[in-house]
Amino acid sequence: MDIQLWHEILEPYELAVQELVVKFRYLIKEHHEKSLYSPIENVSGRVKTVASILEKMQRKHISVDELEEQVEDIAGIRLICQFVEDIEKVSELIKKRSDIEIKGEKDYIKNMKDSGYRSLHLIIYYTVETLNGPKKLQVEIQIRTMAMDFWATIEHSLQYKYKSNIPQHIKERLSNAADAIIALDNEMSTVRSEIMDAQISSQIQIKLVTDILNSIENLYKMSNKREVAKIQDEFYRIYALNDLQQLKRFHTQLDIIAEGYRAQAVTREF
Ligand code: 0O2
Repeated sequence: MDIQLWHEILEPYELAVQELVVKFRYLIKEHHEKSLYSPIENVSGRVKTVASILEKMQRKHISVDELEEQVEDIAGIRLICQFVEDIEKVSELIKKRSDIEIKGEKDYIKNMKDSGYRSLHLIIYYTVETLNGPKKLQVEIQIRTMAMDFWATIEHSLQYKYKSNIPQHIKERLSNAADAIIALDNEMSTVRSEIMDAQISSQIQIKLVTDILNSIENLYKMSNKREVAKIQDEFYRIYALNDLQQLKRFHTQLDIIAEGYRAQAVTREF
């Protein structure tokens, strides 16, 4: 098989990864814009390297003809969550989508691998449009917490060095670290609701500040500059109080003021 053929095989997978990354990032954005907690913290994707595909084909005795059916993770998406509870929520979100068909699921959280690896894998079908028409591809979506990701990333890098022969003393350390990761995830889960509340408040505050500053800017364009400067000073005073309720009230008052100016402008036009 020559280089050109590999390129042709892998190109639609590149497209699938790019599209899915955009779609999952949009999902995060939608949550933030609606001031909702996003169960997805971070998204990344990759197409498996040719070397890694060849290694898997050799290890699992997969022929070139069977490649696209048998190697389920040519395209891979990784979704990182803050808490273990988020993983199921993300899985539900994916299962509800009309652009994704679920082929299978591997739950390495309920059934941790001997190595200590934990993640939920969804194998999906996703269709990309190419010059030759639609192409239905398999994609592996890995869903895991930040803590699980930390462990998997370190362990994966050791696999490159040692292949499948990681020395026993390192294996034991990794196994201890995997236990510590479980304890860490459990510990974080106990303060999940407090952390979620804090994060939602922070998002609401970010959105409020953006809206208020936009309104002040618009007011500045259409009304008395000195008055708007006073409004801005008042905003800085309230902002410094670090009180979300006061900021919300200020936002409402500003809306009323802006509405008044808009009404005046319309009256003047008549
Ligand atoms: P890369 O570099 O991401 O392409 P397998 O025999 O595990 O390769 P299977 O059963 O098809 O084949 O897939 P599985 O078990 O669902 O695993 C596929 C991917 O999950 C792996 O891809 C890893 O990214 C991850 N994974 C699975 N087991 C482990 C593990 O023990 N440690 C770590 N760190 N990751 C794991 P590749 O091909 O290894 O790598």
